[in-house]
Amino acid sequence: MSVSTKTSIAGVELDSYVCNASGPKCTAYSELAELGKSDSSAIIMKTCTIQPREGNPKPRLARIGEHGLVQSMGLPNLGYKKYVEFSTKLKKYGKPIVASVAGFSLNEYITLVEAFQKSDVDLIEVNVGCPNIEGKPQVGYDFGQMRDLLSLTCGLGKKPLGLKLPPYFDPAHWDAMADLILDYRVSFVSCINSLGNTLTIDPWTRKTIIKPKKGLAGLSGETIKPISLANVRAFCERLGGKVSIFAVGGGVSGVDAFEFLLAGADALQVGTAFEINGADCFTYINKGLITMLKYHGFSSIEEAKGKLEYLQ
Ligand code: RRO
Repeated sequence: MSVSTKTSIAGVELDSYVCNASGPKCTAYSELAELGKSDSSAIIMKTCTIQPREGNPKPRLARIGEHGLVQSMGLPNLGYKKYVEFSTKLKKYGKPIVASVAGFSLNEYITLVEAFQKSDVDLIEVNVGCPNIEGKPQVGYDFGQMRDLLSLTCGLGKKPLGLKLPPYFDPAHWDAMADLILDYRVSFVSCINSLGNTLTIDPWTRKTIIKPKKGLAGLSGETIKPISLANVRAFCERLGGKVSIFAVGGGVSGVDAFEFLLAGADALQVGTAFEINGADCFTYINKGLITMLKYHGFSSIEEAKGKLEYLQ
């Protein structure tokens, strides 16, 4: 049986279910070109800001145990103008290019979205879930500010606009965010950003493992998969096929990809596994997904999407 994992996000076609997540190894042009040559089905660029940023002081990233990763990178990036340029140069790889943007004010979000609306990117991911900037609360947890942000950025051009959301832990928050997404016709959501402000301690030195923000950092990797799955499922139920869903958070294998597919995700972004294992992850996760689809008798992403069953 021939099985395809072709899929699409907001009408933009992806050759496979698996691509990179904004974050690891997608800041410099050389890294983005490597993604172009890899089996990642899209090139998602590092979240950018108006000005270039060095990011937070090191140490700012650590593997914890076998199942997690903490980081407080602090938005290191080359400034949005570079990524606008890169979008043109990256066209030659023939796969969708995704901008990721974060403003320090609503006006900055407008400038960033306007710039990428005029660029060669295919999708614009508006990051409202970066947890690692001292003194900057996550916009995605402030539903009033989210309404302002969406009212100001959703009508700025024809390219599909999406939201990279922080994790929510209460159905009332899923309801509130889903209402906003539908009100402003957001084209896609990426669920979830890392779990913000977690603390890791080295008991032998009695110090925090991460330097910035008194050791507080975003948690990602295998350990957060149940939270990502719950968020994907929650938005799948509430957005009912009207809004595309990128799963992101803890997907490291073909089995994980299949679980995200059952939960309703249109595609999977991979962050931690790419950071740790490199670009092979896109190949083996997609192959593993094909094995799972075959095992269950599905021949396409469409056939299996959202087919999670509940215990009676
Ligand atoms: O750069 C970061 O510290 C960072 C970002 Br922009 C983000 O969206 N999520 C995250 O965990 N780290």
